[in-house]
Amino acid sequence: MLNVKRIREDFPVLQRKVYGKPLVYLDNAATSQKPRQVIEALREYYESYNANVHRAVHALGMEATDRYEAARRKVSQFIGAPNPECIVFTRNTTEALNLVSYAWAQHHLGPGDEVLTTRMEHHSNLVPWQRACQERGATLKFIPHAEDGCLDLSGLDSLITERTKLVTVTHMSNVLGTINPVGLIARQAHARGAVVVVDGAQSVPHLPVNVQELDCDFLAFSAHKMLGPTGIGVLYIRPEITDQLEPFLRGGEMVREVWYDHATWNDMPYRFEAGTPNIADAIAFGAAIDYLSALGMEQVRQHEMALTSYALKRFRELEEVQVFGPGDVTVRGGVVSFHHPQVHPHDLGTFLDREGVAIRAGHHCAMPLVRSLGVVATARASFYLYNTEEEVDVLIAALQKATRYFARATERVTQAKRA
Ligand code: 7TS
Repeated sequence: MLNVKRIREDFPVLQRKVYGKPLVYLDNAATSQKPRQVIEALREYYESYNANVHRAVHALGMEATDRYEAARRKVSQFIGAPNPECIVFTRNTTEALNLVSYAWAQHHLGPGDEVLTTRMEHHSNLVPWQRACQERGATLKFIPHAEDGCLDLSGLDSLITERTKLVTVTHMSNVLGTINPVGLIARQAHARGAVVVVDGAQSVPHLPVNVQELDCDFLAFSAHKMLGPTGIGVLYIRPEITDQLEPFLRGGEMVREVWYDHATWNDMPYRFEAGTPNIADAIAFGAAIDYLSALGMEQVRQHEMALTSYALKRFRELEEVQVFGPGDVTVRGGVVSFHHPQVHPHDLGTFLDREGVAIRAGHHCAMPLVRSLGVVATARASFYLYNTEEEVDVLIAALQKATRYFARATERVTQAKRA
């Protein structure tokens, strides 16, 4: 079991108050808070060994390079990659997915080909494939999901055909919380020769993820959702597929030799890290991974499963509120999107903020999915390793207060209209 009380002491921001109320931070799917260890790693880098990497012979340059490459090794181990050369540092998940669309799809999709995805993708794993398909004359197809938010894989056999060149699936939905069986999908996709991309933005921070078990060719995720800094993300690339990729960004570091009229490419992973990388944030990301590894991702998952289960139980007490996504916490993560028939999600978000509770309201960068739920926006509470049942209680009490407040407000308007 996680010692949450002890963990919370590592997160300075969790000690603060908002409008005089203790902060209840439930917007972790957007970005997580950062422990002291990560903040300290950033400070230490800038204070004691700031230098560019992979080029200087001086002490600072070598220290920075060592620590930057150590971070890469930590990431590699964290996701069970066969070696650190499989790990490319990007800005975030969005850039990692775009990298695949430019470096692979641009060169391998042709007219009549198909890309298969789901209807629950974040815009980052939808819009790049729309472009790739439009430019290459390919077709984007979708695996449907049932009303409970679980993928309907009954027709997968006929959806993946010899035309399917790429299958891309989110491991965990940022709206429904659904954890998709990507390993199973990957096996079927590979059997037909398709390449498999996994959007791990919501799964890697919250569950044990092993790329060899998932059997994916690419896995994208962001440090900022897993205790790390913003501005640094990862693209895992299966070693066997690297020969099929063309460079994405071109310039310094990604080249081996350059002439006036042509150039040759550096080895992996530098081939995909053109220009000076985000050194400080990569190193601090390494500190975040140390933190998560010390706790154990299985423990993190267990904590969030228990908390989500408790939250779903408490949500059932709010009769008017509709919760989206699977009811079974073994197939859902700690993301709870909900709809209040009388209160607009943005009003709820603003009301809850005054109670110190931070949630997100909106389309969560998954507009087609949210539209398909029959609403324009949802409110969403999302948990992480430092959240507690007491905080869920604060959320529920704030929602009950909001219901009473907005009911009274509606009543006042009705009376005013009558008068
Ligand atoms: N994929 C999924 C499943 C996500 O949840 C997000 C971010 C991304 C990709 C993009 O990550 P980025 O780091 O490149 O921005 N999701 C959210 C969210 O749910 N609220 O804010 C960002």
